[in-house]
Formats: sequence, C-alpha cells, structure tokens
Amino acid sequence: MSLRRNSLIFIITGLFLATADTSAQSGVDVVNFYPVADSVTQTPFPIGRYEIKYRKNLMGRYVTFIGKKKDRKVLIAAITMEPIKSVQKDMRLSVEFHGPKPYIGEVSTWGYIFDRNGDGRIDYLALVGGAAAVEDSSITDDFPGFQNPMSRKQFEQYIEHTRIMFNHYADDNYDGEIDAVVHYDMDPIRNWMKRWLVVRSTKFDGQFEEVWAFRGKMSPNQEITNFTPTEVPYYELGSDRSVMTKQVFDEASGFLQLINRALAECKIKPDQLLH
Ligand SMILES: [Ca+2]
Ligand SMILES: [Ca+2]
Repeated sequence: MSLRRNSLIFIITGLFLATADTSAQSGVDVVNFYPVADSVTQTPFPIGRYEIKYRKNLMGRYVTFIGKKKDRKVLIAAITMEPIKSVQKDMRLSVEFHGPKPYIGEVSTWGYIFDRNGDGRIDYLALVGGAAAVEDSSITDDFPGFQNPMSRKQFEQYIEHTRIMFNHYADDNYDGEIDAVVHYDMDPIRNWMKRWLVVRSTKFDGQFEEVWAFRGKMSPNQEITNFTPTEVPYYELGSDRSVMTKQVFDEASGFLQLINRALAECKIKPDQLLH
C-alpha cells in the first residue's frame, strides 16, 4: 500500500515537472527568441576581430566554427565545399558595396548559431539569405520598380536600407528537426524586402499551423497572410513567386544536424555556445 502511494506521489511529481519543463521551453520559442537573435546578427563586431576556432570535414563538407578573438565562445558556423582559409577575406558580417551591388563575401552558407536550452546542441540558426534593402515607412509608392532607374537620392536611400537578410530557423521542441522559420518576403515589383513571414509547425507534425507576417519589429500576428498546411506563398530574391514547403524546414534540419555532429566531434562544450 505504502509502495503504491509512493509511486503515485512520484507520478504526480513527474507530471508537475513535465508541465513546468514545457512552460520553461515555451518561454524561448521562435517568437520570444527572434528579437535576441536578430539583435546579434545586426550588431556584428568588425570582421578583423573574428577567427576560426574549429573546423571539421564531414560528409564532403567543411563545417567551420568562428568566434571572437580572445573569447572561447563560438558564434558562427559556416558550411562550405572548400575549407575557409581566412575569415577576413571570405566573409562579411555586414553589407559592403561593390559599385551599386551589395556584397556579403564569397561564403554564403553561414549563420549565427544558438543553443537556447543549454544542452550543448544547436537549436536555432540565423542563416544568410542574401542582401537587400528593407522597406520601412520612408519608402513611397513611386519608388522605381525593376525596370526604372533610381535617382541619386533614391540610390542613397537604397544603400542606407540595405542589410544582410538572415532567415531564422528554430527547433522549438529540441528534437533536432526545424519546426519554425522566420523568412524574408520580397516586394513583387522592386528589389526591396517587404516583410518577414513567420511559419510554424506548432504541433511539430511537419504541417504549417501558424503563419503570419510582420514589418519592422516582430509583434505576433501583425499581418494575416494566405497559407495552407503544406504551402506558404512568398516572393524570392529577384521577386520571383515561390512557395515555402516542408522542404525548407528539412534543408535547415540537414544543416542543423551537420553542425551538431561537427560540434560533438570538435568537443565544443555547452558553455561555449550562445543562448
Ligand atoms: Ca539546444
Ligand atoms: Ca523540432
């Protein structure tokens, strides 16, 4: 009898802990963590203060971990076919211009990595999506579209608003599979980014249950946008129509798993990761 009572107490305690755990995890889901990650990506130190910390060759790819000099933390992971020799030469952490063209370096598959729950495995990536000017209230309807030249003033406005666009990918239940994305959505008529799309599989079933958009600062459910459980229409860089499907989640999960395998093989400790 007393044994059964003990078991019951254990079960109730276990349930309570499980509930507490879930609520703690929901505190750092994609919506809560995006502003933190966005601020990290938008305030980089000059590239000269970064160095390569570790590199691993896995499945024909190089995973390179990068951090600030004199600091043991790893901030960035890059995935390349050839080894990165020099962070300074191959990467830019903010946009430069080569004439009128924004330039972000030779390496395009890199991003800031985060371990939100401190278990030593990456569960949130902010990966480079490209560079574009981001619309705000200062852009007027008469700003030239693709075929029309910009005035000098408009060109200055374009440069001022250009930034590296990071798409954010979150594994919100920490099982190694991506289930939430914050992705750019371009303006259909000009080379500006119009807004961000938030696409979530809140049931972790590979289908889209929650989709909305925002401009400027993220605030939940700011704009309604069309979607089905398997497709979210959006505009790519170059403003081609496209649809986001589970494939976008799967590709990011592939990166996540590769990075986590490289982390383990390089024996990088949980306290060396951003959270
Ligand atoms: Ca983690
Ligand atoms: Ca997941």
